[in-house]
Amino acid sequence: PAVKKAITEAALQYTKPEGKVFEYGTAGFRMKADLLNTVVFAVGLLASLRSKKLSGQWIGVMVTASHNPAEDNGVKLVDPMGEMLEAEWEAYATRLANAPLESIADVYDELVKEIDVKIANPARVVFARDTRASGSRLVGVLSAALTATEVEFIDFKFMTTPQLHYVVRCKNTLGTQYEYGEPTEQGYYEKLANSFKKVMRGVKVQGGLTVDCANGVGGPKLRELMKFLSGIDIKVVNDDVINPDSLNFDCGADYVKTKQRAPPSSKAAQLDRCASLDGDADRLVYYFQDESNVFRLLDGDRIATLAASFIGDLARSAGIASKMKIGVVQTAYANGSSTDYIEKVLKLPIICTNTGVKHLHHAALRFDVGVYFEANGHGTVTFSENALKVIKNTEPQSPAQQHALESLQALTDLINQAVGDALSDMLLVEAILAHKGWSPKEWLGTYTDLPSRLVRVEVNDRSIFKAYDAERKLESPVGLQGTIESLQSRYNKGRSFARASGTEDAVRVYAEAASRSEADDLATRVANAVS
Ligand code: NG1
Ligand code: ZN
Repeated sequence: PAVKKAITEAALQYTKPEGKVFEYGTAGFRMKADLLNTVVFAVGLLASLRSKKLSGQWIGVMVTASHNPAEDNGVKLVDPMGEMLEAEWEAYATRLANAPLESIADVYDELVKEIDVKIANPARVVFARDTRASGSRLVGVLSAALTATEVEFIDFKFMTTPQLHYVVRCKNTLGTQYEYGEPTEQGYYEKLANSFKKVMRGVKVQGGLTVDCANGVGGPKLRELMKFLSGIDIKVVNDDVINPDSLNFDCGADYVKTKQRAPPSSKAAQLDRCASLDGDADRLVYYFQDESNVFRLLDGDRIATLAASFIGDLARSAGIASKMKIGVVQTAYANGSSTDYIEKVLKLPIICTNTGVKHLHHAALRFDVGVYFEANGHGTVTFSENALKVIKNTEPQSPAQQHALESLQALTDLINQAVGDALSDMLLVEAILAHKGWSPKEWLGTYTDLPSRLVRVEVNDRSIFKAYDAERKLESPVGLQGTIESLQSRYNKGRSFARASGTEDAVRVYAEAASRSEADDLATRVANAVS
């Protein structure tokens, strides 16, 4: 009853935006920052319930809107192993966020009974935020909800999203056989830098790397990481976190991927290796300007194929390929050429899942080594307990085998297995290119992307667009799927699909085909059929 009173009192400090319905989606709650107070308060209450339900394990709360404009913000929960919130709990988040403030304490109580939470259990929460101006107000609201529910909490201030996921996993594995690292920002840098050094034994990074940080939290954090790194020459650009409007503006991974061009501010010369992070540093894409000054993108599909081929080679050199099942997870947005390359050249199994990294992550866990990336650059590699054991316990029969085993071992530390992490993925790519002795040009040369186009279509009601077959087909509106199929059959290598966005009020249309004009044409025709 004391807690109930405290919740109500704290909640009534805020005002609920009228007539707005909130939904915990693929990326948690995300919207204009000034609408978020009561949503963040609700998330604080849910974090407390989640931690108590899991006997006081640490839960993470990240305040960020990733690649969205500066005036937006968002909030999402992180589960104990650094994974996204369990899907079943998304509905509880939605319920709390929509509860009237006068009765939000009653909804909290209802959930305690419904989910069977032992209210006497301790609750522990860590939280952090990106560089958005609204972040400080929102973590204030979060602290109020945590204080009202008597939660023990730690404020990690500014962090990238993957850093917070890392800290959560470290906190919950401390002192167990699954210990993941020191639960501090410094521990994160040390783990990455030490494992990078091990992976780089005997090879050298060729040339420098320019990293566009989207004017977000990735900028200062990359600069910190660089203090721990050696043997790599990184030039940081777009790291202005003082001017709040510059965040994700004309730069960053989302800009580069959707516009298929370098940030206008880029001063890179031909063949210079460039990379872009997004606003909370969980997405990464590479690119360069070729000899004819044509922009060349190396996106998430490319990182996936590069990582899968490298890990496959290492496993063979280490003599453990038959003991570790390597697989790749993609979504419908993966370029058809990447899918072909994985199947026909790398000869690896592929799972296609719904959009959203939580789906990819879960599918990846079905492999011993699960390489998953969304085309937009969000992804990582997971290693099963079996894989970790095999890598650790195999007796090398030769120096070459030993070197391969040690490299694999170091890779398992370099890769942030909790979640896609642009800084960790960047070091992974740099290490692989160094091992292969490749410039971005050779990397690009592994296969040829089909020209593709992504179009955003505004519709009256996107909820009528119901997809199946990993979102590659539509069952509703009736007849539309037939139209799309007949359109795509008219183009050489034509493939197209439409699905309702999970993060925006729109339908996305994707099309690829053998030539640029065919891909554009197909996209336009399918978009017309949708709207
Ligand atoms: P939606 O809005 O559901 O398409 C977008 C991205 C996803 C994922 C989420 C979360 C595309 C086509 N879609 O989802 O891949 O990253 O945002 O951030 O890139
Ligand atoms: Zn992001």
